[in-house]
Amino acid sequence: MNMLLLLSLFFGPFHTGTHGVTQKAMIIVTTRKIVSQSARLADFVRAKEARGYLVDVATEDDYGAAGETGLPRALAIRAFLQSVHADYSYALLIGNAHADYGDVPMWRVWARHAWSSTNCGGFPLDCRAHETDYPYADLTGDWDLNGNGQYGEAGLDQGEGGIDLVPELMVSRLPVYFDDMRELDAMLSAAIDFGDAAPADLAYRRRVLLPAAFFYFKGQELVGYSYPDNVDGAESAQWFLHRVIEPAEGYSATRMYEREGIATSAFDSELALTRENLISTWHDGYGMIFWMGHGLEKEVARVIWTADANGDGKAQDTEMTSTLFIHSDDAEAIGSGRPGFVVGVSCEIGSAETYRNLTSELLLHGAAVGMLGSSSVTPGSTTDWADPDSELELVKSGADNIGVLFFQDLIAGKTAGEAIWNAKVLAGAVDDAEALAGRTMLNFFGDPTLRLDSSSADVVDPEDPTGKADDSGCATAGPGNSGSRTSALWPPLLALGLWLLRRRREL
Ligand SMILES: [Ca+2]
Ligand SMILES: [Ca+2]
Ligand SMILES: [Ca+2]
Repeated sequence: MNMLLLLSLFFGPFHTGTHGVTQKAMIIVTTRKIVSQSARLADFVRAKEARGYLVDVATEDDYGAAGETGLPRALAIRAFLQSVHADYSYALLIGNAHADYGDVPMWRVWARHAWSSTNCGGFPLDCRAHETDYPYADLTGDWDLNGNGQYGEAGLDQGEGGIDLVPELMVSRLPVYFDDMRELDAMLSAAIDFGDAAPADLAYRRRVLLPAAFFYFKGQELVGYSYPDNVDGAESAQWFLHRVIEPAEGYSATRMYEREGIATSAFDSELALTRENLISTWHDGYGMIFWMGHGLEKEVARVIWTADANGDGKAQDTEMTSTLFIHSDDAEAIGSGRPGFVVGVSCEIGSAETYRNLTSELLLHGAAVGMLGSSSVTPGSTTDWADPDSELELVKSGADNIGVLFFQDLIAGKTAGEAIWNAKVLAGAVDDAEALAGRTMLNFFGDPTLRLDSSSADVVDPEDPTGKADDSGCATAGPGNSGSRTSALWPPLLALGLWLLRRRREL
C-alpha cells in the first residue's frame, strides 16, 4: 500500500472526537498523589490550554485499580484509554514506569519470545522481553491474543483481533521515581519554558549535534559472523547531514567523530568525540542531538581499536578499548535551559525501570526536552549509510531509521508526538519479531505537543482557539522507502557493544 495513504488512514481518526474541535486534545494519565502534590502540573495544563489544546487529567479516580501496581494497573489504564481515546490525539503518561511496581506502568512485552533465554543474537543475555508504552497507543486489539499471559509476542499476538501497531493515541511519558515531585516539576518546568521561549531565541534549535562512535572494527568476531569492514557511526551521521540537514534552510551541524586509535573516522568533524567535548558543546544549546554509539542504561561508549598488536589486520577483543562519551552523571553539566530533541542510536538508554537512566536524567536536567530511548538491545536498519544517495531502509525498525524520520518531521514542523508516531508506523514494513521489538522498545519521553519551533507565539487568541495549524500525520516526504539490503546474516546491530561493555567491566 502507498505509504502516504497508509499514514492518512492511520492518522485519520485524530481529526474526529466528541469535543469536535481539532486533534489538539491531550489526556494526561497520572496519579492522585501527583495531581495533589506537583507544583507545576496545573501550570503545564494551563500552558497547553493557552495554545488551544483541550487537556484532561485522569487518575485512579477515573481508571480505577487504586492500590494496584504493575499489570493490573496497566490493564485498567488501557481499558480507560480505550473508552475515551476518540476524544484525544495525545496521551502523556506521568508516573512510575516500572512494569511490576509502577503506578503508571509500562508493559512487559515478548516480541522476541522465540529467542533463547541465554542467547541474545549471539550473546549470553536474555532479551526476550522488554518494557513498552505501545499498548497504550495501539488500543484496538488484544496484546495477548493467544491468552498465554505473555503480552506482545511476535506472531502469536499479532493478526486479526491482536496487535495491529496502528496508534489510536500518540503516547509519550514523563518518568517519575519515588514520587519525587521536585524532579517531576523540573521536567514540567522545562517543557513549559521550552514552549514559552521568545521567538527571537529559537536560533539554537536549528543547530544539530552529531556525536558518532565506531560500532565495529574489521575482523571483529560475533558468533558465526566476522565483520568484513569497520562500521563507523559517522557514516549514518554523514548520510543524515547530507539528506536531511543540508537541504533544510538555516540548519547547521556540529559533528563529533572518532579521532583516536589506528582506525579513525574517514570524515571531517568539527570536534573530536570525547566526553569532555560533548558536555561542553551540548551545553551551548542544540535543537537536535542524534548520536551513534553502543549503550547501556546510563551510558554510551566509544570503541577504539588501539593497536593491531598481532599485525593480522583484524581487531581482536584484546586490541580494543571502550571509553564513555556520555553518562547519566553528565546530564546536569549539559543542561543549559536550551534543551533539544534527542535520539540515541544505542541500546538500553531508555530503560525507564532503571533509576537514573540516561534518558530520564537528560530530561530532568534540561538537556533533552523530548527523547527517544530504547529499553533493550536495539535493532538497526540496513540502510547503506556509506552511500549518501542510498534510500533509507524502512523494512526494519531501528533507532537509526526511526531517528531520521523523526528529525525530518520535526524540521517539517510536526509535533514530537506526530513525528515519532509517524516514524514508528513507517519503519518496519517486514512483519517479523525484530520489527515489532524495535518499535516497542523505542519509547518516547517528554511533552508530545512540543515542536522544534514552539514559542510564546503559539499562545492563541481565546476567540479563535484552534490557533496555529497543527495538522497530524500524512506528509512524511521522504528519503524514500525502497532499497532493502536485508540479510539473515546481519547481526543485531547494537548487540555487540553491549557485550563489549559488559565484558570490559568483567576484565
Ligand atoms: Ca490500533
Ligand atoms: Ca501472548
Ligand atoms: Ca589484530
